[in-house]
Amino acid sequence: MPQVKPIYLMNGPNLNLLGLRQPEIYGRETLGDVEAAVAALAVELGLVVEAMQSNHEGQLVDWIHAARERAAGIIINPGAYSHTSVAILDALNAFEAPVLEVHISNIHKREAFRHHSYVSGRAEGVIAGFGTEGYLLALRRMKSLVSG
Ligand code: CA2
Repeated sequence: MPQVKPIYLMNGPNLNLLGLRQPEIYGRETLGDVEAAVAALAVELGLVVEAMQSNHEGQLVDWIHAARERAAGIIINPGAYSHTSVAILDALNAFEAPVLEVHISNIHKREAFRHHSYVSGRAEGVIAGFGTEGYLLALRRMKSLVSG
């Protein structure tokens, strides 16, 4: 049987603190809760998700490189690297399958430095301000994108 390629669910710096600090901005769900909810929805949708989080830019770049061979799509919340990282943008530009960008908060309602994301110029779609539900919405959209 052919191997089903997973969707990579990638979270960037500080998102390991989800649910533990600043619940007024990021909610009360932990990253583990989010990953479990996405995995449960993936089963319903007939998708496989591989979740990963790193506080290190180079690690995120390495995972995106690996995704070129290994993943059917990437759902990414690059955290603060959204606003700074040309390296992550360049890596995503070398990845040929769909990319969806998620932000838990509405970055456009926050400080001006959060209004621009390098990743948005590459992503097929961007979700911001839907709380952690945004990850589930992104997975539903990913299902449509990878089902052609
Ligand atoms: O809204 C988002 O998802 C962000 O990507 C989150 C990043 C922020 O730098 C972006 O501008 C928008 C920060 C993630 C920090 O996550 C924390 C979660 C709980 C407690 C402290 C930090």
